Amino acid sequence: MFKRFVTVAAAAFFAGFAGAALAAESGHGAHHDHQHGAQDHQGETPHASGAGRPGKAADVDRTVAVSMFDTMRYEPSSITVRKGETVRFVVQNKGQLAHEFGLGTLEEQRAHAEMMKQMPEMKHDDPNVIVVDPGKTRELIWTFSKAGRFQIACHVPGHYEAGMKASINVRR
Ligand SMILES: [Cu+2]
Repeated sequence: MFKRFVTVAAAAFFAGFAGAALAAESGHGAHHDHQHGAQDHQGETPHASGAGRPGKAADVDRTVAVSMFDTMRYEPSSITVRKGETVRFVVQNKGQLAHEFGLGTLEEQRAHAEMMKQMPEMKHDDPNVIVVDPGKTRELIWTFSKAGRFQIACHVPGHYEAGMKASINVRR
């Protein structure tokens, strides 16, 4: 799955079809596919990021509060969870700018950042991403079904490059 994603993403960039291919491969298919609820799917689906899958409120093991700042920082900047854990992220935007809280693998986040350079107007409405307006708080529930190192990132143009990312370590 991971290898396939990288291969397809790389091929897509060379072919100039980055948006469409990534949408199909990395979970961004939700843009075109809203009628399919993430809850309908289990395990590896086109809707799930490599970081896991959307979680259900009934399965929440833990709540983690995250703040976002115009200094392009998340607080905390590093979060550790256990494999299989379902986390409710309560994300507060403490800045004056809109910010995103998006979960993904490092490769997905880097690919997303590249895609944003080509299509900066792109909007996100994926199960692994929330956009939080200034002063607002939103929640995202996620099940970390795989161990590994993942990343939270903001893909508002320029923010990822300015360092707006945080790490998630999923332990076995
Ligand atoms: Cu941001």
